[in-house]
Amino acid sequence: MFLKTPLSEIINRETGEMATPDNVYERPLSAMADMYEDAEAVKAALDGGDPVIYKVYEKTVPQLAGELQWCMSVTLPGKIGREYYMTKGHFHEVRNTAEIYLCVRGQGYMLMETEEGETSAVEMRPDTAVYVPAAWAHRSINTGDEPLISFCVYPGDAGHDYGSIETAGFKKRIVEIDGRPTIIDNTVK
Ligand code: PAN
Ligand code: ZN
Repeated sequence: MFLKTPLSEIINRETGEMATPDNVYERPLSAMADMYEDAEAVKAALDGGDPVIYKVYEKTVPQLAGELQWCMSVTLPGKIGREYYMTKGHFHEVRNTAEIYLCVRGQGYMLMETEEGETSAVEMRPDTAVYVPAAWAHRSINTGDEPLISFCVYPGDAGHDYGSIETAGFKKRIVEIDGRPTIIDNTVK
């Protein structure tokens, strides 16, 4: 499978859709309900129809170290209580694998942390790239009012390890306080 130019023939910058994805999936709130800090706001949103939080369009490649997996990640705009829509977040199963996110639309943050407890939040905005170093868990968070869309590339053998994030969460959260995205400690779990 070969890429061809122009990029606009492959991806739609407005929607994040890929022209010919091999795989498309959506994560509704119900798939990550206990990751948000405000349980009552989660319940209200689920009662209101279980919104889609994000979508991923993927090309599948052999799951080998020498291959490059690529996809479009689209986090929709919105909040659960005061907390912005976000991806589940994960470590790569093979820790020694990095990733590049090239943001093409929207604004937000890449929230990252290591197993040793270091944390970082890097701003995402159109035509900027975030480099997620090997062994850093990563979650994208949409703090704007349009979809946050990125083209992501990572090694074919990386795999996804959601386990520790599902059980312990990230150390930080990004919430709206006084109308502004604010990084706070995660005191819920
Ligand atoms: C991305 C993510 C995508 C969805 O392709 O998989 O943004 O986020 P979650 O996987 O955390 O649900 C990536 O980082 N791949 O490695
Ligand atoms: Zn990743």
